[in-house]
Amino acid sequence: MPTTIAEPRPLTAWTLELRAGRRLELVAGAPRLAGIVNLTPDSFSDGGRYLEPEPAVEHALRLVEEGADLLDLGAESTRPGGGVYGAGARPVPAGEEIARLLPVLERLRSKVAVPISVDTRKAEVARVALEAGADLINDVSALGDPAMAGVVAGAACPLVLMHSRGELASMQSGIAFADVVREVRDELAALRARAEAAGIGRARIVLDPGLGFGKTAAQNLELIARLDELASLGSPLLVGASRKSFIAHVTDAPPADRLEGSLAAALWAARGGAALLRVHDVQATRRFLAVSGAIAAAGASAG
Ligand code: HH2
Repeated sequence: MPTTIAEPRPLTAWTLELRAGRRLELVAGAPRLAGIVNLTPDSFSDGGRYLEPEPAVEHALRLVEEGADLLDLGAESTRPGGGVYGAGARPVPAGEEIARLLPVLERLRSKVAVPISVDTRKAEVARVALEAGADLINDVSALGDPAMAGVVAGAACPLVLMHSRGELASMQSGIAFADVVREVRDELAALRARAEAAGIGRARIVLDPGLGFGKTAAQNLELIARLDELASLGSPLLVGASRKSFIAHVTDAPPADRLEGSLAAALWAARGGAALLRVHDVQATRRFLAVSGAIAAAGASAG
């Protein structure tokens, strides 16, 4: 279990029941690391690098060696439009998403023991992925596909519900929050209630503030700084800050050169009670959080 960085103690812990009798233990403030594997030509930071199964599998295996606690496989970029990314990512038909995903998922399933999450907005893709051995579904549209809840409830697998507003293609324009943290918290509570009503047990739900999805750079920073206010929802929190453009708003750097900013965000998210971090740079994040945790523990035992 990673060392905790969050105060105050005692800590909140959850056990996510995965499929095939597997489990993932989560603790607020001692985040597990989800290594990002983008099987896309157009992801904002690594688009095109892992489109072929071979390099994608190698990359995923490297992330596991580096200490990833789970892998998050995505075969459709969800880069929002209307802001720094222009028109945003091209929507991908389900068949194309499945064709990119399956060869990698099948090979990884036979090679790794860590849980595999699939980042998809489509019920059809989720269904095929779960049949091929995926453990959980990461849905950035939070049940935007009306058939998704049935697929997830039927598989009895965990589900990440991510906050966003509006359509991907336009969500970075016309952003309006009076109090971003309060509104994201209330909207996440409503999304969770909808999922529960559709048969997905609360113990299977992970919540995510959706950094970069319909928020300004300042709002993303505020969400990280006040993450503890989302912890009051009582569900494990996943935070995806890695290499996102709000980092470049503070220190101008291209996506592949945003490690320092990503680590700063990781530390603050951990202090705010994150239980999972979705990251590109697993080894650096793991080492950075280990030392941060050791410093926090030294302070706690001295006090
Ligand atoms: N961010 C991205 C994709 N999926 N899922 C969750 N739960 N939370 C996030 O913050 C999140 C996510 C976007 O990042 P990335 O996968 O690197 O890029 P792209 O969507 O362009 O593939």
